[in-house]
Amino acid sequence: MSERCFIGLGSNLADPVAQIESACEALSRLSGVRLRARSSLYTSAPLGPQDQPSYTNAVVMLDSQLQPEALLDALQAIEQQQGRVRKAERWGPRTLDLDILLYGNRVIDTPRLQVPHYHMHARPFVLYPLAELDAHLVMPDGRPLRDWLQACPMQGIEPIADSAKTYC
Ligand code: PH2
Ligand code: MG
Ligand code: MG
Repeated sequence: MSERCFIGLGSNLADPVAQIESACEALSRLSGVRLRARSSLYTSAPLGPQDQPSYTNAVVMLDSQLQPEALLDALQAIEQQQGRVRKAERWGPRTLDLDILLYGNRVIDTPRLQVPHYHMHARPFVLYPLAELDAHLVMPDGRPLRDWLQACPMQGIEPIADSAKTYC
């Protein structure tokens, strides 16, 4: 049994577009995971500390046989492989950030993992790529994604000339 998941990707160091591409490659090779589609790539000013480069973001849709914490382990291993260094500074620069946005219809609240991702409803660089992949998505609490989109203008994010991608 697998469950449909959405993962947010972000990078603002060491060639962000290449980081996102390479993370998708790594996700497509994970066992127990089937990568289905990737949104367009978007660029936006950093949220949080302003003395860092702008970010490249995307969202992927995948089907996971891994349970949430095992999927998180796999995502953190990919972050590590791509040179992620964890620092104390909140929202600081990073080569790669992989966040579980949604895991099926589950609501998860453990010390390691909050799903749906805690700030996603207010982040245009998450909501717009997500809507590209499934415009009719409904959150675990029954709220449609389009409600969040309406409350979150597409401000400050710009699509990069790179279109969405489907995987088989
Ligand atoms: N991620 C952060 C901090 N700030 N800003 C943008 N534009 N995009 C991000 O993905 C992002 C951020 C920490 O996860
Ligand atoms: Mg993040
Ligand atoms: Mg993260």
